Amino acid sequence: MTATVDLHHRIGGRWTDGSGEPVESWSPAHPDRLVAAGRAAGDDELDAAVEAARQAASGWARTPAASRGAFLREAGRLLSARADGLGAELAEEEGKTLAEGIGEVRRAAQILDYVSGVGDRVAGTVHHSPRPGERILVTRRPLGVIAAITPFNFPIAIPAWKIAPALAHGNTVVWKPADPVPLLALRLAEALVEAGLPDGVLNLLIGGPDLGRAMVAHPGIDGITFTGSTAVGRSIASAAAARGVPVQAELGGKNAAVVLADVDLDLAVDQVAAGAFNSSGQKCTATSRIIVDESVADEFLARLVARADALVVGDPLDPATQVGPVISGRARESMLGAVAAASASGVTRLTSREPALGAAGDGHFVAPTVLDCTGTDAAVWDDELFGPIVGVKRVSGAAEAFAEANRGEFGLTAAVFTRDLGTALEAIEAIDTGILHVNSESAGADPHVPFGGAKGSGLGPKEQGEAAQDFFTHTTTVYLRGGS
Ligand code: UN1
Repeated sequence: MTATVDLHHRIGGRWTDGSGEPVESWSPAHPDRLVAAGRAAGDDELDAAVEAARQAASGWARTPAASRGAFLREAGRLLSARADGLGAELAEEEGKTLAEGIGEVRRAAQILDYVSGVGDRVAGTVHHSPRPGERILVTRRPLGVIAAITPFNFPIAIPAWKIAPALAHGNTVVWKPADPVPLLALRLAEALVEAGLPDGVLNLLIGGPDLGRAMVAHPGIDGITFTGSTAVGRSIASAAAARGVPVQAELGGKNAAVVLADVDLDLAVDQVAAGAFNSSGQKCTATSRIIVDESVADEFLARLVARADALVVGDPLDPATQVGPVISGRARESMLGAVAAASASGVTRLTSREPALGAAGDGHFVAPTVLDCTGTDAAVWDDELFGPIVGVKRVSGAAEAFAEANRGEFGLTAAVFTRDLGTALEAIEAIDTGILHVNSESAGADPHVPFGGAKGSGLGPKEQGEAAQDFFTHTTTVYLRGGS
């Protein structure tokens, strides 16, 4: 785990060095440890990658879907066989725990395996015509060349769930992973190359935001799939709209867990703690607001706070660790700043540890933190922090809880804890959210059902399942008559 890995781009059928700025990924737990290093892709590499993807597009679109799927299935098999080693690299580079890292690699393998079977299940429709001797067919075609821009927090699972359906539906891809996690991107690209994916079908370019902007503006790109912040997603969508390029964007969240009077407290404490603190809260689906009924608030919060205080924060590669560091010193500083500002606006910290864990020069550790925001108008209640910090408000009854859950600009996911079916059904009506969990944590996603948010949490067609097909293909309506 100590040797620094040399980074390469994949363009056409070749691994190449970049001509841009140096790129480096550093371990969030050991900030003096250089995990991977190379040079970013410059304009020439971007042009070459888009050209390679365009050259490969027609042959790939005409490759039978079952054959396209076979490459994905083999890549999934390779990832699964390498899950332990890649999981450790993921933990080192991104900071989630070893168990979470291995779990994520396995999840990527399962996504590749699942998606390997979807391409040849895409069926068009056949319609009657108002004219005699005619039938109308609606068939699906790939968009062409897709730019995939992926986030740091799921360095291999999110790329798998964007790239695999793009490829399964017959598109070619130019992919830019987030700059803190190039090593895991290299590992996914290696698996796809080893699986025999034809040259140019997947192109990997490593670099920072400038490269992302250049990709979005590139005239050879036919569609953009992005996961990241709402601000960046909106700027991508407006740049793409000017060129008429479709965008699928999965954006921020400020996800509520609603804990009602009739809950099973054991279940609610387990699930809310998992939603808030797993992966150090660095998920767009993490629980970051708890809305708890007054009647159970004292007991629920006492138990949640005891759980948060007992979580072992440390080196992700130590099997005892339950919460790893956050991604960077800058991310940590911004979270600590938000907590300091919250206390100035009347918020009280319920957990006993200082959020700033460790000494200067240590990893980017933040203690799991629960903040009581009841009766305040603190910004931490509305702003996405992307760390192991959760706010709480006490309310009275389900109606007030659901109204509070709807507050703010986001609508990605929510969790409601109740034993009452009527209350659960009311939550489905009342909460404006892309994903709703009833009696389970707010995070998580399965590859056969839509994933994505309402309001400021998403733009364009959703990800996964049939929703992915809606983004990665468009329809051709064929009016079909005989030739005489
Ligand atoms: C999950 O909750 O397991 O960036 C997946 C994110 C989301 C994916 C969450 N797009 O956190």
